[in-house]
Amino acid sequence: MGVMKVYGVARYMSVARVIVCLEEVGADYQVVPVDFAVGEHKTPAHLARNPLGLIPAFEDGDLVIFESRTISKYVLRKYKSSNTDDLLRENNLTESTMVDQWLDVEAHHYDPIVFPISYNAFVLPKIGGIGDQKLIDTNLEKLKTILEVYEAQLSKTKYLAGDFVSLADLSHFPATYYFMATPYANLFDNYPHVKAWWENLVTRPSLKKAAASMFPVA
Ligand code: GS8
Repeated sequence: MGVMKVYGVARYMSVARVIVCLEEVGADYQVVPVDFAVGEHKTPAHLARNPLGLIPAFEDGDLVIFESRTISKYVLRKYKSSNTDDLLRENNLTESTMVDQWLDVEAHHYDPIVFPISYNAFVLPKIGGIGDQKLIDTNLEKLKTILEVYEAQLSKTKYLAGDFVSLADLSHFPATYYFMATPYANLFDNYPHVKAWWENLVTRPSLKKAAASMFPVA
């Protein structure tokens, strides 16, 4: 079986989520570039890997999968013995359910708000586009409500799912990393537990490694 392949571009947020997990377990992998400029993500070869025509797609031998959180879980399960922080807590029903819950919050509530802000206020200007300010402003308002929920949770536990780091925390990395490079980063100052959680999280080597292939934020 050859080396695992991540089809995509490492600086894109959903791809970075997968790279963080591969780095957490120290897996051998290869990032196979998909060139958006020439529409490579809409070619039959890529659509066979990700029928949504999005990145990432992932290949491990005969297994071909898409959706970054699914790929992340696959990697953490496959390399369970190298997953030293036990980022899914699958041997504990309550803890793994809390991980699922906060991963769902990230996917269905946090990301739909923070991703468009980060994309429009940071990524688009980086690649020569112009962000949609109205979209940014609408989502900044919504972000306050979700950050209040996070502040309440992180006042009770060190990490989102409990007093243990998990995929639920790491999954917030890509969109938050770019958010912190937008002019709106100081919004987090109003939520001291969230701010402290984030500052602790970004010290993880897996995140630093993934960040090295992302857009520079300074
Ligand atoms: C989202 C994939 C996605 O939007 C996942 O894998 O988590 N829920 C999916 N990918 C983006 C780049 S991520 O920043 C993408 O492929 N965009 C290209 C396009 O929209 O044509």
